[in-house]
Amino acid sequence: MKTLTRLSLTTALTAGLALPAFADIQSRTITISNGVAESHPVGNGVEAMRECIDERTDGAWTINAFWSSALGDDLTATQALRSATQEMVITSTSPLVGIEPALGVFDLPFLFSDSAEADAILDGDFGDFMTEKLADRDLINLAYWENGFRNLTNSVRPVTSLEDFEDMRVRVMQNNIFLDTFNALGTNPTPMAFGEVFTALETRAIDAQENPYVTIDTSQFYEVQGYLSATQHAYTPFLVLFSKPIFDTYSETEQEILRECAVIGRDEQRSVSRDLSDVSLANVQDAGMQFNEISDEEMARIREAVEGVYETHAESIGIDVIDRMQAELNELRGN
Ligand code: TK8
Repeated sequence: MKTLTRLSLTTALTAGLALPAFADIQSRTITISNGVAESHPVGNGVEAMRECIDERTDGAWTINAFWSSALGDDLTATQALRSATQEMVITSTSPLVGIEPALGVFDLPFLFSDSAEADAILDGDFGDFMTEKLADRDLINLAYWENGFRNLTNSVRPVTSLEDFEDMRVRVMQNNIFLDTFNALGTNPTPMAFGEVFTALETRAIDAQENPYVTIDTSQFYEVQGYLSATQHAYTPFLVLFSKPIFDTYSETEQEILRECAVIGRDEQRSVSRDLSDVSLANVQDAGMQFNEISDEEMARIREAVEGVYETHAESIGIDVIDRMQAELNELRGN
């Protein structure tokens, strides 16, 4: 014990006193929080980002990552960034619409057709436009990572038709667009932070939740949910957010390191996320979940049921925001 204490003290002293590789790189400690488990592809992204930072700062920075909502939920963490009490969070856009209503555009049902389209929008002009809006809210968005296409799990029955949604008690993210989407489908939705979902499913306080396959797998929802239906009803991105008040105290070199390493993390995170998606789908079935696809005919009915959500939320998201998204999508689709 004694040796250990002395050792870590020496390490701390050495780290604190070590001369940085460049004069404009100081020693820094960065706390990152996230709601998913470390085994989620976000873990791979953070590892790639950490290696990049280690190399670029010559080991002058310490990255402390917290998983499975250990530091609280994503919304609370994001507020901590704005008040400069935490450096970083990797969060879904959806719980943050109260901070920046324009983010709600990503919650619109059936917005993106595939991940290539999502990448083009997020890494292009539209993504930059949203990043500028976030800066006005004291949040620096370093990159867009992937949460992914969302699918419904439940403990009642396979969902193969619009009618199967009827009266299901579904957890949704803290977001009015998701709430209305699931109302329109005939369910009984409850907004809830991600960290509470497993227990709520386990105690049967709710019947259902929706998330990408990798999250269903890495959060072990298969232990408490019998059915998985390929609804693919929305694609949620992850934001890699940094506290703007803290960012502003960093040198230009340091800011650049953060941006570049978050993009290196992004490439790793997306690639693992996409490779793992099929593996996760197989894993959860091996663990006992019953999986079903939904016929094109029923999917058309489901899409029609939620169409009104675009209209209802256009004003709160911003007509200009939706028009801009639509214009970029039209261009990508060659319309
Ligand atoms: C994890 C969350 C989660 C999200 C949700 O921090 O709340 O359902 O999909 O993955 O961001």
